[in-house]
Amino acid sequence: MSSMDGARVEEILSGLLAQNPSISPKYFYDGLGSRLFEIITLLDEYYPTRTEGAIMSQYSAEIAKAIGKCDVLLDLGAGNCQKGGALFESLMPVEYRALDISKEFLEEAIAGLQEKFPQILMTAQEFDLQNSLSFPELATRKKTFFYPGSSIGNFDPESASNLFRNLAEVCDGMGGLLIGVDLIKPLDVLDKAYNDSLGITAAFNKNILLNINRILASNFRLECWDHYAIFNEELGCIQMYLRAIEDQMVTWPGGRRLFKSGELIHTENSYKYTQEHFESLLISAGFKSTQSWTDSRQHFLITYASFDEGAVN
Ligand code: AVI
Repeated sequence: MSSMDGARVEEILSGLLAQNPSISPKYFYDGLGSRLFEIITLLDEYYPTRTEGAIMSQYSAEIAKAIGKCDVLLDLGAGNCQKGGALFESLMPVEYRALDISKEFLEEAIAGLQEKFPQILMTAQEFDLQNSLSFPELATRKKTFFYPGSSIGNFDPESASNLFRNLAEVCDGMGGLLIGVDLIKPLDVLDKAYNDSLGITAAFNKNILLNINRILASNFRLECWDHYAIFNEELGCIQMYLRAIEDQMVTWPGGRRLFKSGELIHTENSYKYTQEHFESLLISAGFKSTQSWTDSRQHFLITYASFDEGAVN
């Protein structure tokens, strides 16, 4: 086992053996999980991806104007690079750097984009956003970070602030961050988005156990677990859990845990913000100004945080 695999196993075991067991949401995204997430984005009930895309297209000229000359575009959590690639026409970056947990997936995506935009220098970099960011080789370059899809919602507000501080530091007074975030909205809209009628979100949630079985050689049985998603009003986030349907012993080489009927494994927090709260986190982190765009129902927000004093709040 490589030291990277060892670290993953340790991280998973410490979550599973905790008093309130949890699995990090990053383990959703194996091959099947990534496909299930793509299907979620096609569901009528799951508004974020569609709404973000519509805001991006409607305001692409204004967004490009706010960003100005784009030297290096760094796509955090790039995935299939579709969203990053959609910015090329309007931003025309000199260089595009796609970052994600799996480099394999990125290289394929970049190969397709490179054919369409041969003038842009493109590279893929394996990166886990749980670690701190540093790009010494880009020290003198203007950097525009791109973090769409409300992936920031998986961080609690304090960790989101730490990430923003890290990004503001790396930008070093130039460039900025273009970021998409989900907004607080009526409960029934949120509830349907995470409890869809086809059960795709339930499958996405349960699939994490198949991925864990592969990594740990454990024996979670999917038929013994239910999907449970609820909006925690106090924290302002959707919380996803897997709930044990019956008492069961789960084992893996060298260990085991008894899960009692009704016991929960926490798998994801998806924080929702008000525009004011979100912008204030960015400004407190060191950015000088923010400019934001939203849809007519105010379901989703795109914000550009920069070091220009002049941007409109
Ligand atoms: C990736 N992330 C922003 C999605 C979300 O809405 O929090 C993941 C997801 N979980 C359930 N449905 C979608």
